[in-house]
Amino acid sequence: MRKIAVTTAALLLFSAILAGCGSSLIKEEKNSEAAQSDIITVGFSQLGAESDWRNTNTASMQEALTPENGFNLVYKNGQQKQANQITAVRMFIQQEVDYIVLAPATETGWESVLTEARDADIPVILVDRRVDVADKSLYSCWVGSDFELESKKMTAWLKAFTERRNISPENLHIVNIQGTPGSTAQIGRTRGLANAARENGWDLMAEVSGDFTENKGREVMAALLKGYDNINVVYCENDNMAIGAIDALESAGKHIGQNIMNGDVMVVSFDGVNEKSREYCREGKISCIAECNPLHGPRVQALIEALENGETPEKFNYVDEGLFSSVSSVKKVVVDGTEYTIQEP
Ligand code: GYE
Repeated sequence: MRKIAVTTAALLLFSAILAGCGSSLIKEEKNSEAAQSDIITVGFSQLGAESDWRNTNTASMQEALTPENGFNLVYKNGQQKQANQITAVRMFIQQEVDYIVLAPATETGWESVLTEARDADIPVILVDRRVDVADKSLYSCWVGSDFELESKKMTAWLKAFTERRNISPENLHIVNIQGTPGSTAQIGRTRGLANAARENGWDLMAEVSGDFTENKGREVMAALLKGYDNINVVYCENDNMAIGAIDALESAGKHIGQNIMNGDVMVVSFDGVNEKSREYCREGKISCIAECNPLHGPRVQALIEALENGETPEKFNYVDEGLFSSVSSVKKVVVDGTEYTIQEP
């Protein structure tokens, strides 16, 4: 669509010059028309605004896909509902956008609408989470984090911590406050913990979803405290839920820290995006944060530019991430042969 528009504008300009009626005004108009039509229209279906990570991610996209950079960004917030996202994608198809960028809430149920996008010849770029489709050609590429690796780093930290303190594995009584069920981030972070608990002999007592929001994190933590009186580790699948959980723990009179054999409850989480969670991490209220990088805007921009140049970008594009902690006993962890030095929050 855009290419036809560019060609038409170029032809118009060319015939205007040929006809000799090239007053500077006309030329300027034609130039700006050509520049206009060179703009790449991107429909971005963001899944929601549930967390600080998400808002930072949205801002990153909006800052990269600007008119100055050659883009017209059509942003749609799915309010954490896949049905809204499917409607948004259909709208983008109708609008004949040049690219669709999709940050899917959950993994399943995307075949039909992605097939519609392919039938309309609109490339789809996935950002952050993934879709579970048999036919991988339904999307051009994906950029995001390795969520299971994040979890492996976190559980390696937890293991190193308990070893330094001579805490035996069966004395870890863990609850997992999970993210949105069926989302890639939840699946990877839950799997990593479940595997580590099995391998190390930790007592993983409960897995309950807090939907990645602070309010649900607070609610779920309060409910867990009623059901279990020996929780000493709270594994939160994002910082916002950790902030809510810490609130609930403190309201219930719990002390949060690392002295878990003497009544403390230790909180660990994921993201490291907002100042409050970093502050909590500096204070030791959150003992460790596995970083999750939301700054995908420039990455998506580079992927679109590569596609525009006729290149075939890597199908799966991972970002590098680290671990934050101010607990001095653990300096580094090794996961799958790679060493990660713990960073100051
Ligand atoms: O960790 C969480 C957000 O999918 C990586 O979603 C993302 C997660 C992120 O709501 O805070």
